[in-house]
Amino acid sequence: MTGFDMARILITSALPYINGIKHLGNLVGSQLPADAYARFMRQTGNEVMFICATDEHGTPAELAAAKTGEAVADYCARLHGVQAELAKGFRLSFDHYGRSSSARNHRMTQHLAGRLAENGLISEVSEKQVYSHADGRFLPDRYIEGTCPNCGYTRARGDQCEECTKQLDPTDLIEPRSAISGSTDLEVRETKHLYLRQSALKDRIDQWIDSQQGWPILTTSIAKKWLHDGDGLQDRGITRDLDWGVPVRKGDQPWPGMEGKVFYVWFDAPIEYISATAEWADANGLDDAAWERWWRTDKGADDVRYVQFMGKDNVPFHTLSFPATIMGSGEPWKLVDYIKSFNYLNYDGGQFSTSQGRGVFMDQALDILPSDYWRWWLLSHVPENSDSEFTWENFQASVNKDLADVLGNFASRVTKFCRSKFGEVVPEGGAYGPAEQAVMAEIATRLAAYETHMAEIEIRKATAELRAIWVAGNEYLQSAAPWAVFKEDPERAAAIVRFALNLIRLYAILSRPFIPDAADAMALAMNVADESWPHDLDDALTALPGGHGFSVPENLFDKITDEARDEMAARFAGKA
Ligand code: B3M
Ligand code: ZN
Repeated sequence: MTGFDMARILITSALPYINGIKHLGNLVGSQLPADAYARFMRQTGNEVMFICATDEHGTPAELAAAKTGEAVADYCARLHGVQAELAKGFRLSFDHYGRSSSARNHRMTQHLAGRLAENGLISEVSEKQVYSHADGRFLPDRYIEGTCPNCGYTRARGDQCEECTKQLDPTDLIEPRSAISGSTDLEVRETKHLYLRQSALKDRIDQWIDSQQGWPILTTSIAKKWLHDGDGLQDRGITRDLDWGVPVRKGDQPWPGMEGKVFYVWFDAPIEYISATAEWADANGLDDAAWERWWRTDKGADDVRYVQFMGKDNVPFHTLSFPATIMGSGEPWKLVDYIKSFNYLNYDGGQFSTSQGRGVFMDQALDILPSDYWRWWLLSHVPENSDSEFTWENFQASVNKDLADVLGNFASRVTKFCRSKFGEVVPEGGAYGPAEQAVMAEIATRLAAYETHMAEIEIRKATAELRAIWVAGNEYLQSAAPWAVFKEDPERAAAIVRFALNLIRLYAILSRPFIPDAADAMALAMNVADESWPHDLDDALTALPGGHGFSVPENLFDKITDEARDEMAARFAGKA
């Protein structure tokens, strides 16, 4: 178990792409589990740096901006604000939420590219690309549409036919036209691009992956597939003919022949993990040493544990391309120690779909219900070992049972009963007996399991233990029944109530990684400031002494009625 030996932990979540509001499937695939982990690690006494950012470059950003009619820089600035606000709404506790378009990331990307070039790891390749006279630019990937040579679909894109899924090159399309202007006045021209020579780093990457202990199978199997299938690890184009992006430069020098080109979005996006940490230092008025101690093994990062969170589709970039970039620089950058990857969350018998408005998006979710409700369901159903599925019945059942019936009801019953019989102070008198010892023993076992699961980032298992810890208190209260005992033996009733009030305080601490708002409400009601993680349950469950004032919390959770459930299901079903 980690926990109590203080460590330094760097945590990054995959960067949400800028082109719109993310759905709950995106949220649960990286940012949300990363947040629960970061919160747990902070609470158990570790020094944590938790980094995320918006991923802002590339064709989809340009296309999204073109749709709204904004300049792409303005569009990205606006959407960054929107996403940052939603992240706050979901209580994502980033130390910094950066932007891949930052000046820091421009410099860092250009710096690393320069180092790679010096080390002979970049090659220049001439390729044929489609140039549009009407638009005055090359048209990469999705900027070209035409007829699929495979199935005849007339709206196939330059990178792929959505109808038959065939991967395409823009030059494969029949009757190609510009996706921007619709113009067919196109010409194939020679243009030069930079390639990262991943093949030259294959053995180093392979050995590095082999030397990792206990990575999830999902992570290593994907990495191994790309390393060994077919011809093995391929070199990758890292530049594009776009306006919006990091201009191609060798460090602070121009790159002859690369004028007007930018780096490919997947080249600069992971570099933003580093740059965003530098942005954090800048934002806090700190010097470079402050961020370098997280990233440079020559400057203190050798004792950092670096954990990344991401959806499975992002794994190749994090196990191969990004390590190739920083290894190939020849500089002592911190490599990731553990990659936690996730499967997909499906929505009610299908997939989330942005274009069809199917499923719940982050802004809508917060309009309907407080973030804790979503956090709890999503984290207790996080797609760790296989895909999982959101259904409204399941969501309703989780909220009503786990949150309202078990946790909320416990807190409300105990505090209201105490107020009516003893007033709003923890009652004195009586002593804990065998019933309390039994609950403590059960909680001790479950707490140890909870801590182990969190340390191992088995989020679903951790939520199951937390739920069981709530249930243990609820069942205790049910059978100890202070309301029945009170008449005959008020001293005994006082001890039961005192124990139960202490359980609420304990729940405030233990629940915080998952439901931080309810944790706040419980801590506030119990009138406690010290929220240190319990080392010893005997101490933890006597922390509130007789005479300590408290208040009855506002209703912690409302149940979801069948009617409300059906309404929401209909509202988010999407257009057919
Ligand atoms: N933006 C993932 C995506 O939007 C991508 C992650 C980047 S992590 C460096 O699907
Ligand atoms: Zn097709």
